[in-house]
Amino acid sequence: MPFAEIITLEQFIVDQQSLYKDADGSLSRIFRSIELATKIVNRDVRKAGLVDILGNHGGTNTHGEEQKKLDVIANDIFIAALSKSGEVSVVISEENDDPIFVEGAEEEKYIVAIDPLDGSSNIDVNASIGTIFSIYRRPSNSKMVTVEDCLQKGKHQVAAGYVIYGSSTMLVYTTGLGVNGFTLDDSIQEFCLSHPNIQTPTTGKVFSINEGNYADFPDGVKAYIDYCKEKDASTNRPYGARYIGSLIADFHRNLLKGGIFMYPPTEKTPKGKLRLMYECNPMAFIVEQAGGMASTGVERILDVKPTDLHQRAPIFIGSTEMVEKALEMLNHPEIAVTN
Ligand code: P6P
Repeated sequence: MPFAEIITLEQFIVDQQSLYKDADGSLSRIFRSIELATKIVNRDVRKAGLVDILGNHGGTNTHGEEQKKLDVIANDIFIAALSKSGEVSVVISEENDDPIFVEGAEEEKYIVAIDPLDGSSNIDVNASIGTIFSIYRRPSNSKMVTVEDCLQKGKHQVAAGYVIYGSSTMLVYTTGLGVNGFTLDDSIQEFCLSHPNIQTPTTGKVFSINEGNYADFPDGVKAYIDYCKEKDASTNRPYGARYIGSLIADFHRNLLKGGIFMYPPTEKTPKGKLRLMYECNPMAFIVEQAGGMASTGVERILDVKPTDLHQRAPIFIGSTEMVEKALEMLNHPEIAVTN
């Protein structure tokens, strides 16, 4: 790519900052800290097979899930970077039961929720994994940040993004002015704008769900899965089934190509498996900014009022027409038989 055409993440953030009348550079400083942490985690992910950071850390996270070593390393790196930014008052991490109040920064105006390394069960088998982040502004009426300040609806996010450590390392984010994707050029260690103004297709031919849980799904979900598998050339069915078991990888493919990702309630996970604050909300903000849709099956994800920092939510997310069809069947499973 000719030098003149390279737009780095840094440049893009500064250019976007000028679009906000009250911008003072603080959000940009948070993004720079995320970018630095991402490059360090990327370095460790890329060499994971070569040094002793594969396998389990021996601990468990707030959900009783085994922590892989890279989970813990990524968590430490992002918390340190966000704390050093000087703009973040508190970090909520999937890996920590309690919020991390940043010492000396309790009055700063930003709150960051993060899944430092999502899909970590795929680390040892070299499948794509990723980082997800969600940024809120503190409610102005509170002097010192509180847990209540963190429990904001997803529609109040000021920014959200993810990093996918896949065949290439990409950072995709939104601040409410559309969705843009940046690919890491290893040769210059810069994230370069590669996917400007991402718009997700209104429909698609891919459905993503763990069908191993089929027996546990609500009837409406079963009806929609059966609908996806029916032969009907006029509606491009059967759809393709694609499920990597790494939210970011499944979401990113569907965002670019069209499709629907679902993690419904099951017997084992009656509220779904994915966490609202640092998985569902950031992905919902991104998909809506890209023209897609995200629902719990009952309401818009971004309208859910959190009551717990680590609460889970069912999620149906992706191309609008596919999500709408799924919701129609969730409420009327009987119609699946006729079309
Ligand atoms: P299951 C990874 O552990 C994760 O949180 C998401 O990245 C992924 O979409 C989901 O869980 C996979 O869950 O139950 O299908 O293995």
